[in-house]
Amino acid sequence: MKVHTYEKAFLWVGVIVLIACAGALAYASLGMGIHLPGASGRIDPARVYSTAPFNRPGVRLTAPNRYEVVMIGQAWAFNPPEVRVPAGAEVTFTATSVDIIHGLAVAGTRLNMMLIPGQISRNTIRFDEPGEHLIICHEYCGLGHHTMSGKVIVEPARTSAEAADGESQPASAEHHQ
Ligand SMILES: [Cu+2]
Repeated sequence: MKVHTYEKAFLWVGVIVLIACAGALAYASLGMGIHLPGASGRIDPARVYSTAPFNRPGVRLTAPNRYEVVMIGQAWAFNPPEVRVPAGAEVTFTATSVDIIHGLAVAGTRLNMMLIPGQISRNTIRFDEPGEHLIICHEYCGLGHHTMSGKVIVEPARTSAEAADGESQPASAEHHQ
């Protein structure tokens, strides 16, 4: 079969682009740890506030230099509205909604989840630099949607001695293990 030279070149370009895209996908998912936040559990939306861990929204230390942020989305606020975590720590956001679909995106980072009533969303991130990040709801959720926001305050990294000792964690962090 005779394949025209340009046709052959075009096919090769296609093959190379496919391989490059597959490589980029593999690098992003395996190398950089970027993946879609899956549903990591189910919950009765009517009982969120009495179901662990949502009965105690806030930040808690789960292991040395690892934190869990338990957050609830509701029209039109995040509970808690502000969390403090140290730079360099691994922070897992565990969140759900008590009413309708909301979004939870931490501006300037790759953390971006949907909060779906009945589902628990979970995603882990590390904030490398101290600073402030806005938390925004990016799913239109009604009249007050534009007012639905929160804040992540990333405090300067603690020394390893402080991190090993769970007592000296950020001021607003609740400590219950
Ligand atoms: Cu909204």
